[in-house]
Amino acid sequence: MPTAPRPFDLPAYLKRQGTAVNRALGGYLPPARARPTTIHQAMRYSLFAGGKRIRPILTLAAAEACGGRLANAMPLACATECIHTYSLIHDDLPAMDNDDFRRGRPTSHTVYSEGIAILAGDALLTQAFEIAAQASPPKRYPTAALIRELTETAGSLNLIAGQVADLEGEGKDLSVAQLRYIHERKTSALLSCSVRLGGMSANCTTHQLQALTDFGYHVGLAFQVIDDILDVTQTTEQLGKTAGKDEATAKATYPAILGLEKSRKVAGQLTDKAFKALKPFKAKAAALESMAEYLLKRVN
Ligand code: GRG
Repeated sequence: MPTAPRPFDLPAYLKRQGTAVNRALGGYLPPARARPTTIHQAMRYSLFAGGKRIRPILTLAAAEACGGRLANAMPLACATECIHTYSLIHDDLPAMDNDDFRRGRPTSHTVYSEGIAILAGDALLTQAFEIAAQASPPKRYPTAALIRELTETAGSLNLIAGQVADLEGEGKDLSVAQLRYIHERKTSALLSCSVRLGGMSANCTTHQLQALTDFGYHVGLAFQVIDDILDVTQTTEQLGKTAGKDEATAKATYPAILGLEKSRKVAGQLTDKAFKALKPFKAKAAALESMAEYLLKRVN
């Protein structure tokens, strides 16, 4: 199993950055008491339900790797978490994965209603662009470029494409290539976007942006392979979401196609590629390296 070359206090880093992200998100969102209160409460219910904050922390770590400042990366980091949370709310809806447990608590539509859950997702997606538009644009990347990064990721060629292919693939025997297509769009695109935005906030060079894209792509693919493995090996309590869902809905996954051992090997190989992509950043990539290793070894 690959290991990150440098020692790094990741638990302390995740705690520090997670706290900073939570504080910033709280400030960007309309207050829970703003009318209509139902929607603002529903947005906050899902956003502050205890997600791991992987995407925004990757944004901050990528900014760090490029010598940037946390304050410049933070709006973009928060935007990625809003898009991610929207995708989870909609993914759990009866018309999608129909799940009633997420982030260790009942899903939005079971607490509020299906209508409010749809609207909370819509509102978080829209909120993401409002927050991102508040980022100070670095020289090489005007606000339009930052916003476009998010729209391309969340749109019908990536996140939505992955979800469509995922829905249409249920109950079918997919090839590894077809599964890769889904993972690239459903999961890897937003992780890659998260690190790219971090680099962009730090006014990174084209060469650095390419390296971050390469890192995000491979870490994103590894993330979904591990997610599929955890769905089989962990309990609902450990995951904070319903375990065994993929088999129950006849979803194509790496473990289903290749088996657990081979899937673990694939995740390790993808993480190795992610490590290699970080070479140009040398010691400045310590946080990104450590996160890639954590994502490979995570248990929830
Ligand atoms: C447009 C109706 C509509 C739906 C969009 C795009 C989309 C729905 C869903 C995305 C599909 C999805 C849920 C992908 C899986 C990505 C994944 C493994 C998420 C879990 O991420 P973690 O483990 O979750 O980082 P936490 O809760 O820790 O943030």
